[in-house]
Amino acid sequence: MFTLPPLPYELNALEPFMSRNTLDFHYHKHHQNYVNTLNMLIENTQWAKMSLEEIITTAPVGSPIFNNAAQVWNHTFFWNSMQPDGGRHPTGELLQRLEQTFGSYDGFKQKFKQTAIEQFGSGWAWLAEDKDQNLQIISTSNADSPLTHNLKPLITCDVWEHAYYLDYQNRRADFVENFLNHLLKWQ
Ligand code: MN3
Repeated sequence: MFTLPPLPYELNALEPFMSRNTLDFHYHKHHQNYVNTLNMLIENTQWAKMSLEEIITTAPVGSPIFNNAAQVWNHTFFWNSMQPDGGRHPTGELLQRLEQTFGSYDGFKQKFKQTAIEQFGSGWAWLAEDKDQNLQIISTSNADSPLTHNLKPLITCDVWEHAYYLDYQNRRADFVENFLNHLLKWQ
């Protein structure tokens, strides 16, 4: 049985950029519901004894088991992509690699924001790394994950409307901007 992993901070810790109300609904209702549904779906199946990563890479993409397993993983990764007082300028090798790939740190932020805005409908924006350690910014639809594209996820931002609508209504760009400048956790 999978359980909801603890949040790495208090529900109000990301205010004012993500309200307690948004995080409360997102974590206790949405994330919990993916955990509950996944447990129900895998009972007495070949997936019952697999790790989350094994389920994500073996269940058919877009199937109910895949969708719920990937959403459990994606949300846990999203909570850990953020911190109170985040969005600090990266340093060292990480900064160097971002500059090499995207021209500058601003170039990284611009491309990430653009990718997040252009994801049509529900999905996720990611910084990921390929097998040759090249950095890539990609978006995925619905529950899909870099794990199914042979990419290693490094950072993610949830751009389903439930991630920002209570605080930002339709202004996804403002949400992503605040994610990058005030919440993003590079560690
Ligand atoms: Mn979500």
